[in-house]
Amino acid sequence: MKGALVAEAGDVHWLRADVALAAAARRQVGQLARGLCLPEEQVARAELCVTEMATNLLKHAVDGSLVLRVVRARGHAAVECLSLDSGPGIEDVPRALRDGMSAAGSLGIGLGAMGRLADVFGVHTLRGRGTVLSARFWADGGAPASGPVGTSGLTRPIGGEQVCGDSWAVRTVDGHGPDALLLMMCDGLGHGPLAARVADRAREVFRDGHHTSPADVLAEIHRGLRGTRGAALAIALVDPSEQRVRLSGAGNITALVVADGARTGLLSMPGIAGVQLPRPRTFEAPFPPGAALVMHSDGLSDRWKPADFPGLFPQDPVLVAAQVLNQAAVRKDDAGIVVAVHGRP
Ligand SMILES: [Mn+2]
Repeated sequence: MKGALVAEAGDVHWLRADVALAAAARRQVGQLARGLCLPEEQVARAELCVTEMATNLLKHAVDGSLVLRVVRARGHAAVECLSLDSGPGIEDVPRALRDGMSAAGSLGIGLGAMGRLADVFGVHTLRGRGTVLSARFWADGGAPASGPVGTSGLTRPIGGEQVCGDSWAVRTVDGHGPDALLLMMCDGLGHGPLAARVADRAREVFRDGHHTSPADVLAEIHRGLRGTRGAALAIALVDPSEQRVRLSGAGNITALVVADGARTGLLSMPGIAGVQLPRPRTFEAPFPPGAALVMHSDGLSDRWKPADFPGLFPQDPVLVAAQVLNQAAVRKDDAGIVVAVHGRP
C-alpha cells in the first residue's frame, strides 16, 4: 500500500516589499482564499492580516517579502501567509502580541491584531537580523490532527524566475512505526522551467511511490528522472517510535539533525539522480523528542549553526523553514528547504 501525501511544495507567490505590496498581497490572498471556498468572513480576516503584514514591512523592515500559498495537510487545506525580513527584529514579542500599540514605531506594531485575525499565528525574531511571521487560515473547520512529527517546507526561485527548480514533499509510510514519515528534498540541476520540470517529476514519483526505505525511494526516483537533466536528491525516513532518522541522498543536499543545540550531519553520496546513481548508502542519526531534521538545497549556505537561531527549533516547522531560508539563502540559486520537528503538533 502506498503512503498518503502529508505536504508538498506547491505554487508559492513571493511578493517583494514595494509601494504596491499591500494591494497586491490583498488581491492575491483573496484569490487563494476564495479558491479554497473559505467563508467571506475568513477571507476578510486573511486580507486584513496580509495588509497589516505588508504595512509593517514597508514601514519598519529591511529587505522584506511576503509569501502567499495554499498548504495541504492530510486532506485539509489552508491559506498560509508568511512575512520574511532582514531586520531590525522585534524587541519584545510577548508584549507586541498583547498590544500592538505598545510596540509603536517598531516592527511589532499590528502583531497583536495579526495574531487575533489568523487561525494559527507564529513569530520568530532575531534582533538586528530578521523576523519571520506565519499566519494560517484553515478551510473546512480547522487543522487536521497530526502525529508527533510536524513538517513544512519552503522554496524560493532565483531572482528573475517564476518557477523553482527545488522541490520538497512529505508522505506517510507503511512498514515502520505508525507516525513514521518520508521526506524528499530535490534540487533540479540549474534553474528555470527545465529544472522545475525535474523537481515536479521527482515529486510525482515520490507521491505515487510505494517503497518504504530511503535507499529504495531514492532509486525509484532516479529511474523516474531518466531522460531529464537530473537532480540532487535526498530522502529521509523519520520514525518517532524508534527516535531515528535514516537518509539516502545523491548530490549536494544538506541534511542535518538539530538536537540539544548541536547538529549532526547526514551524508549524501556523490551522484546525480536521473543520470548516475552509485549504490545507495543509508546514514542514521538519533531523532529524540525536541529534535529537528533540516534538509536543504545548495541555494542555502550550509555554514549556519543552531546557536545562530535561539528559540527557533521548538517552534512551528513553517517558522523553522522560513527563518533558516531567510538567514541562509544565497541569491544566486533556487532555494529549497524541508523540515521535520519531533514533538510539535
Ligand atoms: Mn541548486
